[in-house]
Amino acid sequence: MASTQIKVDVQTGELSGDKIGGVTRTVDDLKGLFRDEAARQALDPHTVVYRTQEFAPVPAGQEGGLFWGTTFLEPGRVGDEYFMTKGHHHTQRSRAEFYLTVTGSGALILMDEKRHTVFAPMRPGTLHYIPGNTAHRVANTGDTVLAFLACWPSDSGHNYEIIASHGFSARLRDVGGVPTLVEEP
Ligand code: M6P
Ligand code: ZN
Repeated sequence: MASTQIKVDVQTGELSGDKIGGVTRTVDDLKGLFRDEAARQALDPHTVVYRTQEFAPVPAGQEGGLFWGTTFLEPGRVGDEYFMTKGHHHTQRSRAEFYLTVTGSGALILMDEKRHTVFAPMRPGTLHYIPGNTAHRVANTGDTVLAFLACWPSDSGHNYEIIASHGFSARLRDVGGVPTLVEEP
């Protein structure tokens, strides 16, 4: 059986090889994501908030395969909220995921099905298991790029609609210099 191989720069997280896709999300793309919409509009809309790479050795949606990716999340703020990923549920709700941090520092924000939200610190070398049925988002609380590797089932899918319409129940905000989860009203 043929193996499929790419290269991962374990210092930076950068992937190289075939079958690597990805997206770039700018301040302009992230309308409605942050609490302080006026602060978002005051930033240069072309500012990159994060970039992803994704290695998909099998077609998306295929059962039994795995995907691998890297997210490069820039340091920055929108008001008192840290630059963060959109965050998602998996379309196949039960699917889990691993996040392995390689550079920078930040927080993994998790929300369970009862809309209970918690966060865990991310630092180079921390490996987080994200259980199924759990919405996940990452915030960069440091002042350098936060890069993390991810591995998830090829049939997970991404559901962004639930977060777009209901958000997380709490936001990670800078309260007196300390990253603090603040419940949404
Ligand atoms: C990780 C994985 C990807 C995800 C990316 C960015 O690399 O979880 O599946 O796309 O982070 O997160 P989001 O899709 O929420 O913007
Ligand atoms: Zn995911």
